[in-house]
Amino acid sequence: MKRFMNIVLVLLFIVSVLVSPAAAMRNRPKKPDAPITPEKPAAPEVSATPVTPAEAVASVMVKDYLKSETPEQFNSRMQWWREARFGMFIHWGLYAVPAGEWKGETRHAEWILTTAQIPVSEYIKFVPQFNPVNFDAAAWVKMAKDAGMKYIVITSKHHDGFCLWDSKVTDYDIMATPFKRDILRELTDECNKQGVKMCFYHSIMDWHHPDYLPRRGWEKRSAEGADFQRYITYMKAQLKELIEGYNPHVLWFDGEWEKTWSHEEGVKLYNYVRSLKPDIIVNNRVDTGRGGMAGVHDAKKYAGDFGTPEQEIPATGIPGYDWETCMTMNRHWGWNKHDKNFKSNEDLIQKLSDIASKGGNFLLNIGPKPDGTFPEESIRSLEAIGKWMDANGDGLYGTTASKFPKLSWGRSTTKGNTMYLHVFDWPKNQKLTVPGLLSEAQKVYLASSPEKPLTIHYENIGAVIDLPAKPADPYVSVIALEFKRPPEIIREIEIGGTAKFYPAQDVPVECGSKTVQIRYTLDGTAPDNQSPLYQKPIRIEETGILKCQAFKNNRPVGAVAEKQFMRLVPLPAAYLNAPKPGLNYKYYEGKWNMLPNFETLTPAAAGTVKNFDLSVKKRPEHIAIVYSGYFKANETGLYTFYLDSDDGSRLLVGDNCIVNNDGLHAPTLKSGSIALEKGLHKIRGEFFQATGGIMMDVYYQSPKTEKKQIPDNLLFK
Ligand code: H79
Repeated sequence: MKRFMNIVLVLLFIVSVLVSPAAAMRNRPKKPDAPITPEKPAAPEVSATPVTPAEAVASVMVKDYLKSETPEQFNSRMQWWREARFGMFIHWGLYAVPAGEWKGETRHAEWILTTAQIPVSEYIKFVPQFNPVNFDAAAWVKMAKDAGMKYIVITSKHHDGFCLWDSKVTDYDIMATPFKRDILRELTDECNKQGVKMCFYHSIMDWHHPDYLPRRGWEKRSAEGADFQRYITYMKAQLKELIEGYNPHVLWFDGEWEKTWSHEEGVKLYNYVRSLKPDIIVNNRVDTGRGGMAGVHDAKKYAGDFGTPEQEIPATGIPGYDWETCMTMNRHWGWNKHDKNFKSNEDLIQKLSDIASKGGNFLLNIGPKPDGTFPEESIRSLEAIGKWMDANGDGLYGTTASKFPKLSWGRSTTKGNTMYLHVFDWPKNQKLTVPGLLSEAQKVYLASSPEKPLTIHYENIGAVIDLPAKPADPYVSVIALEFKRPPEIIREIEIGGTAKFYPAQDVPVECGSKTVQIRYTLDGTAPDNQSPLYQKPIRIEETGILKCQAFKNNRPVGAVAEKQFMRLVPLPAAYLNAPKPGLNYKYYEGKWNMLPNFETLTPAAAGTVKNFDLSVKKRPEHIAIVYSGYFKANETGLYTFYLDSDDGSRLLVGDNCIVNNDGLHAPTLKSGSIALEKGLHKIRGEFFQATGGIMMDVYYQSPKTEKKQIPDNLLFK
């Protein structure tokens, strides 16, 4: 039924194209989509029965790859990509022609159609100007390969809709330019020759295709008759051409965030491209779950094989999750001749180490010039990175994330039984401490000179490596440590619990290693191998200090961790003769940017309220309110109070300031705790508002209730 409908749609479409005056002028079969592109010379007929986009797409048997793939199958599909660690992004298309500049503004690049609000009818004038006579696929692939990049992701189509290959379903492609050479074909052939994996960036958003919706807000192009489903068919027909004709290893979608794209379409597109090539890898921008520029998605809910942080590196990586940071060398993706803000070689190489140490890939961008060459600055950086990779690539390819949460002097990666230390800051005393390293290394050497062993010894705090006076590399020196087994590391011991407590708490202690024992003391002395063994969270009932030390074979390893605990003394209840529900308030008017000293001020109004209530104010800005009364503690125990306010606020219980949330700010939540005896306790809330947003919410948590707003029946005056 669906197939039949598709055919009907296509027939209708063909008829409409044939009867249009533009089509009538043409004497050859028209690619079905492109009524507003320049004329293209007639191509020889390849087949007597031209296949329409809908027929091409309908011929694909789509299977569900989301439910059926086992973790083993996923791992084997991702293997080459995980080992590669480093790839080249290439943003190239018509936008290279204006080189980032439009009517004197120089801040544009691949988004120029939108950022300079250029009508499509004007933008297509770049087509006859695109003639990259110096394009040399062999040279491009060689530059990537020499830089140590294992794959190339190039824009088959960016948001402007222009196609870098000879597409059968549009005239808005490279064959319409004076260049008339299939760029993707030449690059694919070279990649195959040189052993680099070819991958395509393909934009879902398309500012050129008449059926793509929505239109830009400023555009005059009519959306009448546009059919987004027909656009999807067009895009799928293109992806079929790309997969069947060029065999890309990754499809890197983008421009998925407009409201016309949906989770359902994302899942369908994912399954469609995998049906065409089951082992293809697809980024998470195929679907709608990428979560902004951080690029992470919930892999259970959304399609996509890896996350795509853009222009950022996740602070601690994304454990259990494949990801790739894409980044520009300067500030633009496409060529911008004015942008000289290139990152230094040191920065780029350290980013490469940083990303690998967090378990991710680095996709580093080049924005080639309209003549077909790379920017000189990019070429120089690629050469510097390549030199570094030649000497240090072992510490990168095929590695997994660091076992250390943090290293003061740099980063680390792991591969099997080898650990690599990436030293950013070469220690002046020529001693490199590897904190928490327990295993003894068999061999230690600089990756750049494996034949020269370095000496290492072990101290309680970890291993110490003796280094030569000068760094082995000006940017990042890599040291390899080979072990018999995967090396074991203990993290700094982490002591949980809260510093102030009442009446008792169970404190968890953790160091991330199962082969060491943690011993502890509560009397201030240093733990030794006779001290009590940590087995379950430690019950703390008194004020004191908890000290923890890890032991291996009865020898202390790592540093002593300690935390001070204080058992609070419950505040005695106050006596109040005949308490009545509610709070007293005093209302002030004036301009402040901090809470004033209310003792010196005269209120503009006063009265009683049921609760902390801002509606007593007489104007929206430049006011302050003080509430006072009593809070009823239903049982003796620890109480936490919270103030969420815009602007400043403060909460006092008894005479103690429990929450200080003072100052000019947007909504900010702060909290503090106090132990209270059962009964009434003086409470005072102070609040001021300068301009803009206004709010003050007061919450509490008692031994028996979760955090919630203080109910009216606990407030008295
Ligand atoms: O191709 C390059 C850029 O042209 C493209 N992605 C890289 C790889 C890019 N498109 N848009 N942007 C970069 C920035 C746009 C960000 C936003 Fe959003 C789009 C902000 C709101 C909509 C990202 C997507 C954050 C939320 C949704």
